[in-house]
Amino acid sequence: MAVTEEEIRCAASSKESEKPMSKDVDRSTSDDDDEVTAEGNGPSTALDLTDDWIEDHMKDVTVAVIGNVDSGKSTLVGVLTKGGLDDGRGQARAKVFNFSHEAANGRTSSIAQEIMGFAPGGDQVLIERMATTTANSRNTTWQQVVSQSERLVTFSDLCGHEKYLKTTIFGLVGQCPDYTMIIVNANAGFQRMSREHLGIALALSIPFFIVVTKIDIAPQNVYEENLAQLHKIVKSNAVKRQPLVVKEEAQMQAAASGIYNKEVCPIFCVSNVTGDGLPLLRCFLRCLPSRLQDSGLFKPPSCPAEFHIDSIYVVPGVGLVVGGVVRAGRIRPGQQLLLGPDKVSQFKPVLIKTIQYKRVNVDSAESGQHCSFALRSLVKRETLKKSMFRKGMVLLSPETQPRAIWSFKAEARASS
Ligand SMILES: Nc1nc2c(ncn2[C@@H]2O[C@H](COP(=O)(O)OP(=O)(O)OP(=O)(O)O)[C@@H](O)[C@H]2O)c(=O)[nH]1
Ligand SMILES: [Mg+2]
Repeated sequence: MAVTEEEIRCAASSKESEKPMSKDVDRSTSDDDDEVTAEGNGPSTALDLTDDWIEDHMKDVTVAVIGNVDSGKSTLVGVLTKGGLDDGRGQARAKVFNFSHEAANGRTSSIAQEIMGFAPGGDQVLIERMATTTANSRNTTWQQVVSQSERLVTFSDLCGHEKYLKTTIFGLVGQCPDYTMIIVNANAGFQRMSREHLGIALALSIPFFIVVTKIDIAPQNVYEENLAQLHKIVKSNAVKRQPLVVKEEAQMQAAASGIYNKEVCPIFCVSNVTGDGLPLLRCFLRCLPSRLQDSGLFKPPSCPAEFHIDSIYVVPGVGLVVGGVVRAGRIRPGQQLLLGPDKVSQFKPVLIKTIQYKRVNVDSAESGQHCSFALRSLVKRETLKKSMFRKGMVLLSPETQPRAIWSFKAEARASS
């Protein structure tokens, strides 16, 4: 693909502002073998104007799963990604939860991520013993799925209970999903929290589709009433989409292109217990196009790096690790970035030691990818601690010369 004008503009402005790192930077590599380049900016800072978005990238879509409490979000994610069925009493969701307290009360209170992979022929990649939930076994299964797949769908299973709405909003805003999958219980219909979630998806301009679950236990008349209610909501002035109940593969193209153009809201009716409707939903997920370059959320890989941190871990034997989304540029191990703003509005230099994408070690991460970095402070005698982090911190390329500000003017429009 040809270099765009925007890429050239970005590259030109970042060259102008290139500055050496501050003096109190510790460039020693004594405590490990991390390589820092002579310019102190790591191997990837030299801008490559022929840079393009990695093609692999286009084959990975992220889907945020939202909807009312108990509508079957975690269950559907478990059933789709692990390949089995549910028993109607919480069996499948147990493979998705992050924490034991979630497993104990059955309620999602954190963001869980699961992947679904499709091999070149279109078959889903299913790994034996995929049901295991420890971090190590998850790492192994993710690595196997990634290595055997041509297309990936990454689900963020969000919380349905009002008490955790903040976490759900964070999942929708911070994780920049390509699509949202709204889960509706066929027995209970479209309830209050589903409305809230739909409102947020609309405000964020994230295309959405609906999956009606529990069709095995909903009486026919209730199911039909609730489906009619969904049609009404989807066609309403606030939503303005054409509902499309997908009943056969021939409708798949219309459903995938319609959701992408934000004209159609595909609706799937499934049972996680009997498996009805799941093959069509799988087929649709496989067809979903990436919105990476159209979402307006990401700058090209040739721009200066920008990484939004959403999680912090201390990993035994590795040290401090941050997770988040690369919103611009390309980042490689050995690169120096600025971390901040900290509690006193400062940015400090850090070194990227290693990078993981989908739990797999990689040589670079680029715009649009959700990944994690093992970090080391480049400030003399300073060790990074979890307590140094706060919400909203970012990693930026030094040439952006970041400056923290305390106030700004904004114009807000409230929609009813
Ligand atoms: N019969 C039947 N039961 C289902 C189906 N899908 C989910 N369930 C059951 O519904 C219950 C709730 O499912 P969850 O997956 O925990 O619902 P959730 O939307 O993730 O709930 P929160 O995380 O609390 O918001 C569980 O007991 C599931 O076994 C289905 O299609 N049919
Ligand atoms: Mg759940």
